[in-house]
Amino acid sequence: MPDYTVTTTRYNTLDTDNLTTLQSYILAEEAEHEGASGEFSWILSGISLAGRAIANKVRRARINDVIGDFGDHNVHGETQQKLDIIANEIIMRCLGDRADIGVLASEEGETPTILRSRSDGGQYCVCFDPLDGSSNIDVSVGVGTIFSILRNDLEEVETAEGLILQPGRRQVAAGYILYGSSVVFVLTTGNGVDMFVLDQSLGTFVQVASKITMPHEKKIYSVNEAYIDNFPVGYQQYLNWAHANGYSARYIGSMVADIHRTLLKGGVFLYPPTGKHAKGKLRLMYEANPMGFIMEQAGGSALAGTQRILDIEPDALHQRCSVVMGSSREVEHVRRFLEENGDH
Ligand code: P6P
Repeated sequence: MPDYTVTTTRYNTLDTDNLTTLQSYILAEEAEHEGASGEFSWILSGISLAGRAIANKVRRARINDVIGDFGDHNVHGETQQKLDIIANEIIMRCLGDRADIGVLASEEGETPTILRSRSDGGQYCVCFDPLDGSSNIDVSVGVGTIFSILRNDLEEVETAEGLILQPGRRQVAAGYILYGSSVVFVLTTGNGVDMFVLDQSLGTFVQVASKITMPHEKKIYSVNEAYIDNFPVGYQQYLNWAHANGYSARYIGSMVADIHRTLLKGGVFLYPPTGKHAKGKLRLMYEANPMGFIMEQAGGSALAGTQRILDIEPDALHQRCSVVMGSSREVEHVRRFLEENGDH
């Protein structure tokens, strides 16, 4: 029996009439969204196409000898994996010709790319991490693509970065594609969280769960405890409390995989401030915000310290933040220790 509760719409392989593909789901959602237009759907189908192409590349990485690093560094000085570049190019190509996208912002690009102005039809901004956790590919650990969709509706803003810098509560959609033991597409458009799996025999994502509600509590925490001595005291006190209260530790080191487990099984995922990353390692715009939207839509919560992630007013595309997200009661346990120690 799965931990999470869903109104599951598993398709029956003997009865293709119940087969809900991502494409038919998107069109149905569009019909439900007042004022929705085909543009938004066209963007999601572009992300689906990119996900299927990237899944192929990930599956064949070692065969095609595209594992390992690219021999260069990204804008953050981090070693770029060959597949980071490949995934980024795939997404830019799949979304670049979608006439409704005004701005594209990638973890791999120093500044966002303006494709067209709003007056030329560019109604949306898409922020994405093309292949999060890519250093794990060499050992076949699940990695993923994370995306966040915002409206391109800020007035009197000239710069590409300025158009993107919106708090996470303004996202119109967000999700991730996990390239794991199966290829899973998890999506919210603000109307709950739905899950799809790539059916290789059909070449399309089929819906396997809808309106996922994560467990409100589960004694699992997910953090890299190697850095515990550098965590603020509140996090250290929380972990001591968890150790004393029968919690299990689960940490994959690939955010999309850790979040997917948290969504389905419950628990809490943490990336606190550390000595190396005083504000936390994860990025607000294309990691914390989209994953925070998913967590909240599934009945969980998502904080940076004691602040709601989706209320953070961003001031830079690549800014980092600390992350505490997952089951509402588990996040509250962490928040209480942070509050008591003034770790905001
Ligand atoms: P650490 C992968 O490099 C990543 O960006 C996230 O996917 C993951 O949650 C985190 O970093 C892991 O970081 O410091 O524990 O290796």
